[in-house]
Amino acid sequence: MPIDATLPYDDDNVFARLLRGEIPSTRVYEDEWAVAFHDIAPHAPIHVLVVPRGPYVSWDDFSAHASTEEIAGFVRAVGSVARTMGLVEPGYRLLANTGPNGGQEVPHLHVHLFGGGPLGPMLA
Ligand code: DGP
Repeated sequence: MPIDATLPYDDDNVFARLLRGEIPSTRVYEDEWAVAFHDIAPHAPIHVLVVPRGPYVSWDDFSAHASTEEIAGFVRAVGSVARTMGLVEPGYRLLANTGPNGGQEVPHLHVHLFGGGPLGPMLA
């Protein structure tokens, strides 16, 4: 069920629990700013979620409230995940579902990273 991304951050959302280690995940990358793990229901040969460690619901929340250091750290982490997963060549796709219209289900900012094969057109 898509969430209302204007609601305050919910400390008990599934990614907050996953970040705290209360829910298991297959982590592929982590640093001071972000954690990346395999999506539980993959839509591509490689489907990884990159989440910032901080409590942000969406890109607009993150860009308005995170420090410049956090924003830089998260953006760098997304690129590091792509490199770590060997996706730079021949490429990959990033996606951030936001709010009900965007189909966001988990109210903790995350970027989907798809790769591992041709992905086809996105806006078909
Ligand atoms: P969305 O909020 O619509 O951008 O997508 C949330 C994604 O999170 C969805 O592709 C499934 C994934 N997901 C939900 N719960 C879990 C979980 O407990 N573990 C993992 N690894 N992924 C999850």
